[in-house]
Amino acid sequence: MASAAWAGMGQPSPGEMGMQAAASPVAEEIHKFYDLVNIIIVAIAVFVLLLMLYVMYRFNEHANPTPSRSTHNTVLEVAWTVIPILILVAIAIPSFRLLHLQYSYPKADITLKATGHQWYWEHGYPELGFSFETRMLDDASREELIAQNIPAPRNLAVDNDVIVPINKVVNVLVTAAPDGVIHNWTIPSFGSKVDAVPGRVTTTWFKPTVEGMFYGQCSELCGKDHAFMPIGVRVVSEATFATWSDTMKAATAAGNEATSEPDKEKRREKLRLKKDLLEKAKGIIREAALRQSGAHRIAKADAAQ
Ligand SMILES: [Cu+2]
Repeated sequence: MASAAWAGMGQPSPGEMGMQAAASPVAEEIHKFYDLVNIIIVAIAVFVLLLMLYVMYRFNEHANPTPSRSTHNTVLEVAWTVIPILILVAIAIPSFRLLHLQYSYPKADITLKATGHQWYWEHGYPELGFSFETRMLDDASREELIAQNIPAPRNLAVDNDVIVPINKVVNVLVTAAPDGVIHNWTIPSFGSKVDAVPGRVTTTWFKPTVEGMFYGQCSELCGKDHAFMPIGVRVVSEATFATWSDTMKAATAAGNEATSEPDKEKRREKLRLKKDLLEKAKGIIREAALRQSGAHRIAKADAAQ
């Protein structure tokens, strides 16, 4: 499952049986553990089924007219107590190892802050000093993107993707608006899932190992628009992340300068600069999205014709 094809990565796919493909070390370990436990479950179920079939065949009234009267068998009783204990220990050891990995928090390269609101997410980069809101796209906006060869899945596509660089440790601080309710921030392909609780900060971490778009949905029943507050994380190259975050930082700086600018004309100029920089940042993401969807060449070829 850890080596599942690109198709099922970052979002659910039709007819999918297992979990969404793993794109982080924690998700890979989750899948290995899931596979191990599944093997144990299936083996036990098959063993019990065979045992029952054997008993029905071997000890029915015709095959065994005079039943045994014995009530105790020490060896058997010890065995059926000890063997399940050993099975549980065999599950517990990798389970605790996985739990430890999930809560190990390696040194973060990027800190992301996710705040759940009613009913959208706000994502910030505290160290870089900017943040933005993430809302679900409506059908019209989705169709616009699809026309540009950028995939925009229903109920998942968002207006502002969270951008993170590949192979870097991202520490996510998760909380919810103080006057709000409990949400849950998750990206299944990263093996990250944690409650967003008002007035409290919870954390999760991931280290994305694949470039592309990864979706999650609020996973704590939070109210009327619970189903419509998806999370979209786009994993890009380090260089793309640097250009994007520098542009976002410059836009934030222009915005801050505008608020403290007494001169009306200069303020307007700063705000225009901020708007242009935000557009530029959007363009960087769009470029990355096209490259990742493999549609870049097609779009270019269309333009050349
Ligand atoms: Cu929610």
